[in-house]
Amino acid sequence: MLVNAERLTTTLRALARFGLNEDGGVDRASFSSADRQARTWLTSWCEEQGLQVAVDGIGNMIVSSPELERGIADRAPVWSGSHIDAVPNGGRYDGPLGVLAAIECLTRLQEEEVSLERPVRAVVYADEEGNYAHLLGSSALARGFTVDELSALVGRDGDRFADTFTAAGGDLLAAARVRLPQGSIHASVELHIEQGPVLEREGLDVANVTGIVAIGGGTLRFLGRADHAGTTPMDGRQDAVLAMADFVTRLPGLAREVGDTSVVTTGIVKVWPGGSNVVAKMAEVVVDYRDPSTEKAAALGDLIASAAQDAAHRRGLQVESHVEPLIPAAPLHETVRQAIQASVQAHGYSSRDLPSGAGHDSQNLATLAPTGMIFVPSVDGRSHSPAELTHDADVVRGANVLLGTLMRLAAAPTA
Ligand code: HGY
Ligand code: MN
Ligand code: MN
Repeated sequence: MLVNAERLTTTLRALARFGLNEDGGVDRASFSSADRQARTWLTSWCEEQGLQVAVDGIGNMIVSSPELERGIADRAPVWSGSHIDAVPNGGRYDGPLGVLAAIECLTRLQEEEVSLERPVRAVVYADEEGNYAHLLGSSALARGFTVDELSALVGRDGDRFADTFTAAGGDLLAAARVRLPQGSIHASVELHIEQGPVLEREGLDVANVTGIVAIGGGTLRFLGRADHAGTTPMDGRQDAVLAMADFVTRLPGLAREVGDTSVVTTGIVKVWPGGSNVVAKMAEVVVDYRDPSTEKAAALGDLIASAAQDAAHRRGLQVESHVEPLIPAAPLHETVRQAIQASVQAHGYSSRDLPSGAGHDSQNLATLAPTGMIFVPSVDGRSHSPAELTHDADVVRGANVLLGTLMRLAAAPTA
């Protein structure tokens, strides 16, 4: 059985419209108006296919087929999903591919009246890109957040999660109650673009992902003293920007100190009050760090924290750190990887094993159920940019592998 290529590629283009900017990039931060409009469109699209959409307390959308679930609705389901929120000026495939392919697979299973042993559900995880916290929606399912933790979250634009979320109709109490007990999900599989150069360089159709990196992050706020730029001698200044700059320039060395697989990024910097003739009182930097090994990522996190303290104290400044709990690395599960491989072979596609340097909701799902991921090639390895592109033929091959995998994980043996 194959997906409907025309329908899948058409919905990918339709979803890309929400938040499309003049640069050809996508601005669709979670719970923004573009995200809300995209969710409304996606909900009606699903309902037109005869599917049902439920939204949990933190905004994860769970799409099911009442027709397919007759008599099996209470069994642990197979989930397949990804996200539709995007990084600022992001691409059109990172997330939407996995969401729309999962919905397309569900639609095809329904069209062919495939007899299932357990439900198959498509999922849209909220705030995967971590506007408020890395992998927010799936972290809430895997480890849960308290109301206090959710109330402390601040977005990259300085808005409080609590304000934006409630303005979008959310309820913090409900958001703090979405954690799933073990056994709720039978298995999970996510289709995603590779966001790197390997598949394209090797001319391969898909990757069977072996594992996902550990991700840590947080905000370091350096607190100095505002002074006049002209009348304050260089000695004795408490310039928050200099302390932050000293800290940031140390980070590549810390990553190398831990190992050649560690990475650290500082993509967001804020300075206050922000006058060219004012010595900055506050300088804030958001740090994102990763390693395929949870232990190495934890070690890097410790080095980053002490470097921030040193960079501040040597200038007589204070530094506040607001760090997220480390999201552990996730080895992906052999059962699901075998189902993916069997589907690849059945379609006669070429493939290889590949680890993921990007974070994904699947690393949270991996703590709840056997989980696997399928990658398709990214042109020039580009992602998190308007240059992000995956050819339609690769989109369709990935979705066909996903469909075969879901059949193997959920269909009754006779199917
Ligand atoms: O940051 C990541 O790796 C993913 O795009 N959220
Ligand atoms: Mn991304
Ligand atoms: Mn993604």
